[in-house]
Amino acid sequence: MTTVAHAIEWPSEKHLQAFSSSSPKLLKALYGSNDSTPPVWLMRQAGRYMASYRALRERYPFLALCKRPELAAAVTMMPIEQLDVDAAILFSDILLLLEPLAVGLSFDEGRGPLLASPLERPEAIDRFPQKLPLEEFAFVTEAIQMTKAALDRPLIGFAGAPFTLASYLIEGKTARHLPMTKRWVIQQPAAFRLLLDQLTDYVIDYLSMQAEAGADLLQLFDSWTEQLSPAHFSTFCEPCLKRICSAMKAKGIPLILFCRATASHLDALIRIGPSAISSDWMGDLATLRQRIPSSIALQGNMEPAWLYADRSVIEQQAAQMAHSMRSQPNYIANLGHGIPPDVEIDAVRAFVDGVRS
Ligand code: 1CP
Repeated sequence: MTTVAHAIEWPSEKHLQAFSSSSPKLLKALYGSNDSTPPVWLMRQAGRYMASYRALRERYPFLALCKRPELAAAVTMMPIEQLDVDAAILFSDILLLLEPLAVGLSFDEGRGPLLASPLERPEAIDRFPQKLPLEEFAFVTEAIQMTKAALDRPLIGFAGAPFTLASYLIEGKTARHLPMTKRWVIQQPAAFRLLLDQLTDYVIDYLSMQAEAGADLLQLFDSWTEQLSPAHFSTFCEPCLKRICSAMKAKGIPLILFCRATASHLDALIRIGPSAISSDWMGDLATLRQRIPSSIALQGNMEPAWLYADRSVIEQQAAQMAHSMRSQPNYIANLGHGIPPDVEIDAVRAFVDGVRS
């Protein structure tokens, strides 16, 4: 019960005072006071579907784009310049946080992320540093500062959530069914909890660093929670996510929580009490809205595959989605997951136009 009360305290009197009617639409929606068309941005809004991104990628490897602040800032700005979306999201990746753990992170052309030395045994976490060495992430701070200097709307910072990060540490790559992670969950639950607790400390420091550098709000990606039963989600993810949300709330920075299988985990997500819940496309927005207390904003959730439809169909889908949330002062239009790398940029423009129509 205390957790629901906790959620209702947001936004506090102090935050409301700091907030004015001239605030950007996205912040208004997060604070429950947007009275016009919803703010819109898209997960993975900077990426391979953009010709300008592909051109840069011909000259630089992915990690160089993330680590050279002027390049990261330039890529972060591409969707603002080409789509006029309501927010920028820092160009980076959730897996960079794992680099100081000496796991040998690389991004293989066409095959996604790869860890040369994944975690084979629970005892291996003994070699992890107690605190994340934030000095190794000066490039993140600089990219945020450079972006903010060029940007006239909110900048979203982000991190992977502990469970999703743990699954990469254990599997060593993207592994949809998480076979080895699940062995840990079942065979070594105490060790798995220790790993998640350690990652939670890292995530809190990493997000705090982004907030201090100038990020206006944050998003937490728990991309592989569709593999967890509601009971396992409550046992393993809920305490970590609650700790992260409480820490960011104490700093007064809004946090959007994206967990796959949103509808299955909804009771726990509400107890966790983020500023907003970002839903995948499996749930119906209006139904979710009825279940979620009004102190929590809702973001989402068009199925990304609609971006393969004709422009008029995409516009119609996006317009219908926004229409179903009309009169909701705390709604943020987005997809249910990231933009696929092979869609046309005009399809993405049709989505933005549809939301605003
Ligand atoms: O050019 C390339 O080949 C790299 C492709 C790419 C890009 C554009 C990767 C590798 N990461 C990114 C950027 C990225 N990743 C952002 C940037 C900001 C944005 O515009 O949204 C963000 C927020 C992420 C987050 C991320 N990375 C997640 C969580 C979100 C999600 O999609 O579920 C995950 C799981 C990853 C891992 C990852 N990084 C890259 C790949 C190919 C993967 C594997 C997962 C996947 O294919 O989606």
